[in-house]
Amino acid sequence: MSIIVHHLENSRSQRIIWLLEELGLPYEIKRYERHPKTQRAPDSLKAIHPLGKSPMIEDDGEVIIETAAIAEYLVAKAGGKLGAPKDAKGARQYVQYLHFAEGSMMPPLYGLLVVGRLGLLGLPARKPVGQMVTDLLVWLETELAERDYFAGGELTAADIMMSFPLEACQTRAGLDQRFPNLQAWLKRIHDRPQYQMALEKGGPYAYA
Ligand SMILES: N[C@@H](CCC(=O)N[C@@H](CS)C(=O)NCC(=O)O)C(=O)O
Repeated sequence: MSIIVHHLENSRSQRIIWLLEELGLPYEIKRYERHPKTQRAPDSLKAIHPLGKSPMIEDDGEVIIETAAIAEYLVAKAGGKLGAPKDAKGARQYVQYLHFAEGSMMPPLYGLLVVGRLGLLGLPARKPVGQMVTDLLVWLETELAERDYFAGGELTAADIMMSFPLEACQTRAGLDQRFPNLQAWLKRIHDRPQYQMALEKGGPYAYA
């Protein structure tokens, strides 16, 4: 039986489809639409797991949640493909960025989203929260000064994890020509046929 990806449109679960394309594992997608006003996931996702968040996958009758945990599971299932590089430094960078994406990038990006929705009420928070994102981008830009990918010279699952927050930064949080290394990295990943195939299969995605 193939893996089922429960995929919410325009969301971070796009990464799991891309990862599966790269790994060449058989899978099928169940798509879910966001509520047009609230942008929340539909309740039908809660029938799969009580938290009702995306991504979730089902494999061998088990439901797995949390993007990085799913990524680790799939990399292991594919025999370590796109997993940690062999050298110790690359292996550390791999683990760091696998978790940095959700742990350090997403909280201020989510903060910006909430602040934006508050309208005038959120105005005082816009600059400081925006600065938190900029601080992260400034550091990440230096990280990619001497290597093409976050854990070394080759694409790994850590890059796939970093794609969603950095795409969100490019479309709505100031990742522009001030960050040429990050822009080059985005182009590098977007040029991959597997990335393009995942976009085609995943449906609406407002960040690429
Ligand atoms: N850290 C979790 C976050 C999961 C999450 O918040 N997913 C969003 C998709 S971008 C979601 O399902 N939002 C819809 C909602 O909460 O109603 C992960 O990486 O899996």
